[in-house]
Amino acid sequence: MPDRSFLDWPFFDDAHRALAEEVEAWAGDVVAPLEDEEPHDDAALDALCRRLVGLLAEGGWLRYCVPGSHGGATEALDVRSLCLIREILARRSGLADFCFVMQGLGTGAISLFGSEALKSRYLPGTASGERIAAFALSEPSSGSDVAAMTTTATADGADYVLDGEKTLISNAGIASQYVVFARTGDGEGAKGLSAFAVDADAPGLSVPERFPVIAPHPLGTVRFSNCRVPATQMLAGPGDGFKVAMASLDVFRSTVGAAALGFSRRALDETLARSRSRIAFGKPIAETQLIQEKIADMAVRIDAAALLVYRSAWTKDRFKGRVTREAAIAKLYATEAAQEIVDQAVQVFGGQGVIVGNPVERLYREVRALRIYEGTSEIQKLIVAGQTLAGN
Ligand code: COS
Repeated sequence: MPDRSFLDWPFFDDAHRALAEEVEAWAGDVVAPLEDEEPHDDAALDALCRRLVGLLAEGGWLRYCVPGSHGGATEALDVRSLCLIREILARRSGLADFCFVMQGLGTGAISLFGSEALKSRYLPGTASGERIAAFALSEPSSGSDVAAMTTTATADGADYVLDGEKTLISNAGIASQYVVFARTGDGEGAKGLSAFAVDADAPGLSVPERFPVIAPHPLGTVRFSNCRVPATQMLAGPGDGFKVAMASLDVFRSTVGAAALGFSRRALDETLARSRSRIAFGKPIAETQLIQEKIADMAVRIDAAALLVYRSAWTKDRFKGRVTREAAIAKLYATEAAQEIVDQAVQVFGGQGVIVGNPVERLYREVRALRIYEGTSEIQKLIVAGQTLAGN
């Protein structure tokens, strides 16, 4: 059982503490038995994801991915709740965490900027697990540089016609709908982008390829060829797409830090168990100072990451405005720390740590993408530097 004393921090109220206890108990019963399942083809992977989405919906946890007005558990998206749920799920299973957060990231832009009609169409089904959501921002030649995207949405009567390709899109192939960013020609660079909710069965939308990844989850390319969507599917106004994307990431970047924290806590749990039971040179390795140094280092980084993640989440919940700097700091620190913590855990396990199926081997693969998706560590540093320079 990992340290839960952080729940006493002033960032949380009693509802968060109760939520953490409930999710913890549920994850122990429902997710733990699925921890070791690692499908090796797309069909099995998709089936497991659908099953996890169904289980998360049954548990009531997907209600935290949408606002209360449309089937959600809290009035507005509550970032602390999202973080607590991600942290607890990630400790058990990276895939369960993935299935949970995609329902939020994939509809965050609709929750924040959608018309009443779009919210009613997409959000209740996402909370109930009937719909699977996706966020389609990256392109083959524009990842970090969002403003360089080339997918176009051309106005044509009461519709827009989308052409282009999005890649490295999570849930590609199993999503019911995608939030898609495209250039509408209303301005240069970031100013010319708009956001749309596009149904997966829209004519002209296809998923031409899927990618196998080191920690398997559905990931692929989404192609738009003369894909016609009604103009009413636009989120916010023409030219607002960049802000829609950044505001969504403002909410969800802290939660990436929370998932990293979950991986870190699991790595520490595994390290403690291993170092107490493993005998070398006539005593448990936990009694050796070099192992203790690793344990101390992990514990310090975990507390620091938790403080930064929940500071960012609390700031967003409390003040509602932009938390670009706080979220970037939380994501940057927590994901970089998690990478080092997991690496150290593998080291403590020695040869056992690289055997496929060992929990730390799995963590080693699961943690890597977090320093890349939703903005690389390098982009987070640019954001922090930019905001710091602007503020002083
Ligand atoms: N909320 C609302 N508006 C925001 C915002 C936010 N969080 N962040 C930026 N904006 C606005 C700015 O206020 C600015 O508006 P004005 O022109 O009206 O002043 C506009 O958007 C452009 O912002 P900025 O100048 O900061 O953008 P830059 O091009 O300098 O930087 C970065 C953009 C690099 C930070 C951005 O492209 C980024 O985060 N890239 C990584 C993308 C990413 O995460 N990709 C992964 C895909 S998702 S898995």
